[in-house]
Amino acid sequence: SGLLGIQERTLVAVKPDGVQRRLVGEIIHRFEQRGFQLIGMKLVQAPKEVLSEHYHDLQEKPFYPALINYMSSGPIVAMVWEGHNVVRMSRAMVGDTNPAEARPGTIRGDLCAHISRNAIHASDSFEVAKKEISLWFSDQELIEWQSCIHSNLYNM
Ligand code: IDP
Ligand code: MG
Repeated sequence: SGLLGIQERTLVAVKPDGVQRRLVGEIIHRFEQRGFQLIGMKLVQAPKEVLSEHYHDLQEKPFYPALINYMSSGPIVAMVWEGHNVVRMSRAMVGDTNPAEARPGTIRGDLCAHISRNAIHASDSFEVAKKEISLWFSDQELIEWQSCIHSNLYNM
């Protein structure tokens, strides 16, 4: 439908510590309650090549090797969520990178204790979201489906 054309998508991932700590349901619940629509989801043991592409901007950082080990340490739940302004709104829901700075009410501000175990990833811009979605998902893994709550969420 024409309405799908004005929707935006983002990549969200529950990191290995979030999966281990049984936070997957809580995190999905928050995105569902906000009204975003789930378009793709899978449990993955992330390949090193995917992680090095995903975090290529951070290669020179001192914490980079530890970051790749952390992200390889267990399964990740990768998701694509759709909705108006979903990139900006999901970053606000996730909160500051450092849980010590993250506001209460955010996912990191409510559920996390340390910057090196911050439970969740969300794309930080529309352009980055496009790249990350195509890195983590094939086209066939993304499902377009009709929302029955659209007019109540958006008044259009
Ligand atoms: P973001 O996840 O909020 O977008 P980025 O700056 O893109 O934050 O960093 C990516 C990830 O790298 C963070 O979520 C965190 O897991 C890790 N990271 C960032 N800065 C540090 C640090 O100073 N120490 C340890 N890990 C870090
Ligand atoms: Mg980032």
